[in-house]
Amino acid sequence: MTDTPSSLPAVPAAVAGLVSAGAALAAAEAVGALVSRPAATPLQAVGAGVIDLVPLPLKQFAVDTFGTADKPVLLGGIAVLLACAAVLIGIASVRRRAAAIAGTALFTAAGLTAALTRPDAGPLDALPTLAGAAAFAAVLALLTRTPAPTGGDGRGGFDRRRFVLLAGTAAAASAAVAAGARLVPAGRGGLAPADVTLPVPGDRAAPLPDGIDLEIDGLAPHFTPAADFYRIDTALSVPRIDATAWSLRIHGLGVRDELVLTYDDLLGHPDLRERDITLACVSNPVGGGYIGNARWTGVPLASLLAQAGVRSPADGGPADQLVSRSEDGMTLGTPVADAMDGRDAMLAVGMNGRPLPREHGFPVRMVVPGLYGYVSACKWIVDIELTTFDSFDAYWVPRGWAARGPVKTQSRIDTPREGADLPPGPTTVAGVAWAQHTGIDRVEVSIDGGPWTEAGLAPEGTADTWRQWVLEWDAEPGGHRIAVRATDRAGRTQTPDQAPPAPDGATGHHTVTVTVA
Ligand SMILES: Nc1nc2c(c(=O)[nH]1)N[C@H]1C(S)=C(S)[C@@H](COP(=O)(O)O)O[C@H]1N2
Ligand SMILES: [Mo]
Repeated sequence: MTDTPSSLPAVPAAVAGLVSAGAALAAAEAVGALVSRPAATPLQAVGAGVIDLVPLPLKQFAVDTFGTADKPVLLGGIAVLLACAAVLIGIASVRRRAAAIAGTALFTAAGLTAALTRPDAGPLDALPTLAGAAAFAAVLALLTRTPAPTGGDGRGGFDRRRFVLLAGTAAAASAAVAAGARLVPAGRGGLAPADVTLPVPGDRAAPLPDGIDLEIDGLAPHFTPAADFYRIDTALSVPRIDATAWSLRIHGLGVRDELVLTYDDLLGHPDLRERDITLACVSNPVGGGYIGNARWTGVPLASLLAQAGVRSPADGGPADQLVSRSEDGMTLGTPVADAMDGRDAMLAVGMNGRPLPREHGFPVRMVVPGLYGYVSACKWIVDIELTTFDSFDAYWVPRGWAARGPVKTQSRIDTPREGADLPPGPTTVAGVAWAQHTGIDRVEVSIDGGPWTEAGLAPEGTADTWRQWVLEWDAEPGGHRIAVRATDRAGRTQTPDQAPPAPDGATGHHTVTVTVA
């Protein structure tokens, strides 16, 4: 029995395209898992490429619209595009073979380009896409050829039963392969967060003053549990690093003794310490949730830089920018002066007393009090290079964000919520305010544009952490607008002028409107 190109009708041809695309994705995922490069599967790699390429306004739109669900939405969008293309290629494969081959080649080339141009790409990263392309071509050929009828007109007839059976089997096999790929232990095995016991550092965090948590319903707790901590990064799949294989190199301009540090070097470091630091994202809109407070365990960056012989620009050092690089190729630029001015800048190995979760940078990340995350808080860090702001732009800078990103003093109303319906009478208004590395001096609330009334402040943890505030308000029936503003200990009071997050952090007063019955 020989196979000949068929007269497959359009609908089964389209189905054949879809099933073949499913087989391609499954094969790519399986090979990606087997070579421990899940980020190199075509879907992930193209998604990562899109993330790097989209212009700032579009990215801001995506974050504003989808929040931290922007990644699933992006992957879903690419999958829909891929499905449409697969349908077209399926139909073309029985009418215009050349077009089908060209289409397949185009998608293979796009997948290969995306996978091989990732900043952390290696030659193995071609394999998932190549496996996907091979699976696509093989399944499509299988489904679109029909057996030649014995003694017929030489054209293969469409055998519906056979097609349904083949397509069903191919789809089921793809699903099984994709499910199997999920079972392959991700990463290269090795030391994972669950395997690590953090040493208790000699230098503990400052004791918490009584009453630091006002324990008001709806108010963010002083410490943000890791599971509730916002996550912002460009990583479509969370890097899975084996901590025993991890190392960090400190090198570059003005480095006297290059340093290569292992995970054990950090865990056993004599300066290991705990510090409470509130981390904020520059993309946080006024009133937003891209901010969290944690107890970090880590080694002071200043100790390590001093060990490498780095001098701060204040002491005549030639480098003014510290560029950290992550395992997935992100770069962040931090002022050397800030890392060495005595603040608790650190390479953190722990978050809230546990090893860093993978989502938050396992095994090691940077944290610098007073700087937005995009200029300081490198997760999955593997390299620190001393350089200058003049000679290198970190990842976000050509994408429209400021090279320097000190945190702006801000405050937020957590309760009541925007749009709340309240009974009249005594009402608790409460929230948080932050001015990391400076400290909060005063928080004031204004109702309906009236005078600013000073709120009560919870005792301060440290100048590096946010501070809760509360005001009892006698709510009278009607609609009301509650606004808040903070003043830091440098005497800066939040401006009422509204500015968007880009390029260097949103400004304006957080305001909520409520209705009192
Ligand atoms: N490797 C890497 N590190 C990164 C980022 C990233 O995209 N990749 N994003 C930064 C940004 S913009 C912020 S605000 C913080 C967020 O840290 P979190 O996700 O632990 O809250 O991580 C920073 N570190
Ligand atoms: Mo950020």
